[in-house]
Amino acid sequence: MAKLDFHSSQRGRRQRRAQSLWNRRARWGIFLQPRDEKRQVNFGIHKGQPAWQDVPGEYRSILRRIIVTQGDTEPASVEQQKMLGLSCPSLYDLRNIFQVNVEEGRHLWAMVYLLHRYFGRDGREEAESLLARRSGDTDNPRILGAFNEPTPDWLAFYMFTFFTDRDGKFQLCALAESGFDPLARTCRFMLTEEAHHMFVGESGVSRIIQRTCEVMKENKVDAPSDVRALGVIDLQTIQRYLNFHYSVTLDLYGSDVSSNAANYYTSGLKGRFRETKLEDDHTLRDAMYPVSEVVGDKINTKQVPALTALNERLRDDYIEEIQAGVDRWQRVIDEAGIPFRLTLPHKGFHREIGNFAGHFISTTGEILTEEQWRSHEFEWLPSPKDYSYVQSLMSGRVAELGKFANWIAPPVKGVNGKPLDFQYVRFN
Ligand code: BYC
Repeated sequence: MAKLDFHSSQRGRRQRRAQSLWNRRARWGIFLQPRDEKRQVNFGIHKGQPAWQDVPGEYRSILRRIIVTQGDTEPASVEQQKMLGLSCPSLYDLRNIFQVNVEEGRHLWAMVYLLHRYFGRDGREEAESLLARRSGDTDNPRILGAFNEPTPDWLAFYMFTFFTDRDGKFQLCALAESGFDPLARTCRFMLTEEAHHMFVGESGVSRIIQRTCEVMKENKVDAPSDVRALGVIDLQTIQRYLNFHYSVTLDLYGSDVSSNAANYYTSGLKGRFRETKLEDDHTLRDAMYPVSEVVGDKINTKQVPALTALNERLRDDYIEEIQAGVDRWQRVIDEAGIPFRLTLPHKGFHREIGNFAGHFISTTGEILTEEQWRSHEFEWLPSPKDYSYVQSLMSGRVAELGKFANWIAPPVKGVNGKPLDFQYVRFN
């Protein structure tokens, strides 16, 4: 008996050691794209020097700040979405939100890896703080605005993954250009997973639009109250959700004119979207870029040094891609023959960061008084009634094989070649 215990405890020790080695490798090993030995800093004042494999001392604190800001968004999104499984419209959608959440967790881990591996004690402390902050917490909220907004229903979830995860894509692309090679390599790894999140968002909204259009056509109705009476989400409400998620996501790019952004670029830490594909001097010493500002009752455009306008430039790159996605949603409506246009609101609408902050701008770009703006607020943004209507559709999860909630069309195909009635999630 004693012998047996001895052997089993030895085996146990061996197993534990092997497990711990595996854990260590699995914990950190998966976060980096392979290293390119010849990689250089490709922009800013260090352009042409070998990419840094360690944190450059003079940039330690700004680099840490960028990594912390990026890392903070990842658990935030899971906190925002964590209750949605209870009201999933199908097992297919439940599976997808699980994948999104697991990958966001992994992206947090990737940033924590950088903090632990390269920043010593203060990195570890920052990593702890990432676990302490909570989305929407009044005392200890997440760093960036959009990550403190609730995601109360699946329409909000799909909008979030379409709009806000795409900010993730653009920010990660800019950081993937970093002269700090471990950050660039981690971001390239994270980008491979981001595409699926945006697919979930775009196809999710598209399926909601499709279902609404089908029901409108079948029943020959178009007034929002008639559409709602049939248990689907009216296009006007979809437009208001779009306005909300687009505008809060535009804020995530920071101020239009930002000395932080200029410093990040000049020091080689954060580049532009597709930096190495752009054909210019990659230092932006003499370049200018247009930004908008509110002067009296007008929105003017002025040229500012391009270095200070890098947030605005990234925001513009983002808007271009967003517009293409909205055009694809529009096609679903057009193909159904319904005379309704989904539009992106004006860039200045409902903004809290940058030159438009503090102004009351309509969806079409008129400058209004606060009173005028408030009198239209719920034509443009979801009202409490809109939220409660959408919430009323989220009563309970749809978990039967191959079934979908009434308010959303099934996807065109299942995941990895599996049929739509595949058991994507099992409840034990
Ligand atoms: N809310 O010069 P400014 C993702 C702060 S999403 C609150 O305007 P800067 C994901 C700013 O922190 C991608 N505060 O801006 C998506 C600064 O504060 P301090 C996340 C804001 O620094 C879905 C002050 O205002 N990654 O991955 O040039 C699911 C003045 O700053 C906001 C990144 O953002 C805001 N919206 O640029 C999961 C990349 N905007 O320091 C994940 C890393 C600005 O003066 N972050 N402030 O107290 C950055 O590159 C920059 O920090 C920002 C801001 C672009 C965010």
